[in-house]
Amino acid sequence: MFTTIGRMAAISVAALCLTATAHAHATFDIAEATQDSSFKGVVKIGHGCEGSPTHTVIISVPEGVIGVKPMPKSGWKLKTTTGAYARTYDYFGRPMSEGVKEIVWSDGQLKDSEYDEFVFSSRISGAVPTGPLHFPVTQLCEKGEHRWSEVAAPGVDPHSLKSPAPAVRIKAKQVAQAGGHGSHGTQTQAQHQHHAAPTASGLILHLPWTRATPPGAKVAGGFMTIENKTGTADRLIGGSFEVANVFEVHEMAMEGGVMKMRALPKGLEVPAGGKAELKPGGYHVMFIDLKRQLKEGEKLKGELVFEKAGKIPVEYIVRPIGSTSGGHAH
Ligand SMILES: [Cu+2]
Repeated sequence: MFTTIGRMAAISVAALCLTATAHAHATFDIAEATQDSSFKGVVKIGHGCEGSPTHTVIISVPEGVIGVKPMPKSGWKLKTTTGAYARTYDYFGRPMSEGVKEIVWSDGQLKDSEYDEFVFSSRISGAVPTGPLHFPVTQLCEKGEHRWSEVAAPGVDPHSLKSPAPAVRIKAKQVAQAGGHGSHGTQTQAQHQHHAAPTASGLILHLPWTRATPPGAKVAGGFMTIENKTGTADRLIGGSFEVANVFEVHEMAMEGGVMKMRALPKGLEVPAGGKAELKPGGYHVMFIDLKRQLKEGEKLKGELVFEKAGKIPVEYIVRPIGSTSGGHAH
């Protein structure tokens, strides 16, 4: 009897060791991120330094990762080092040339037998090349340290490295462009993360807005960026607006040499892991047969209907007559 229990204990210890080895490195909780998109970095620390508890975790921010904000941790001191970027990036329409380069959580206590996560929010700029992007991590322990900083040379399996830097694979962004109508070259449309309304569906509606109307006007357009966080494409197929009798999904297209808007009978695709941009001169939702004038500063409600996600409530901010972008909502 005693022997049997002893053997079982031995087996479960062996199993634990295997698990510990599999999660030994400092890694991100997700494997992929997208160019020109927000990125929540969650670095997982699974053990100390040869049994010694961890008191400091330092994350180096690679070039092209901008607008970094670390998450404070209770029981840990938080410090950041800022510096100049190698170039100027566009951050929601504003130039950004410096920011957080290093995050330090210190004076903490993470036992070798425990696990914890170190989190920051950021934006992967469109200038970051596709492929692996490395965030070197230093882990300081009461005795010893780990430097998770190795980067696999081309052709080398990263799994063969002893201390690989945590990495995410950067993917290209897929954007649904306005039909017959390229980008105007400038990205002035404001998209503020903190105005985004996340939904259970995995679709995020960034800063929905519309324009004030002159007296007697019967139509208005609605604009926003729809972000699809899911792995499946969805489709905006309809909706409603509280002060219009008719709601349609529209595109701008050339017809006999004239730019005209027309309804999209099959709706508008929101690619998997990508975005659909609704903006003046491109895709938009159309509020037809307005029941009254839209006044600047109002907030007006509606619904969007998606093929897969179903109905999602939306609130539009009414911008001044003639606005070409959603601007700042505050
Ligand atoms: Cu229209």
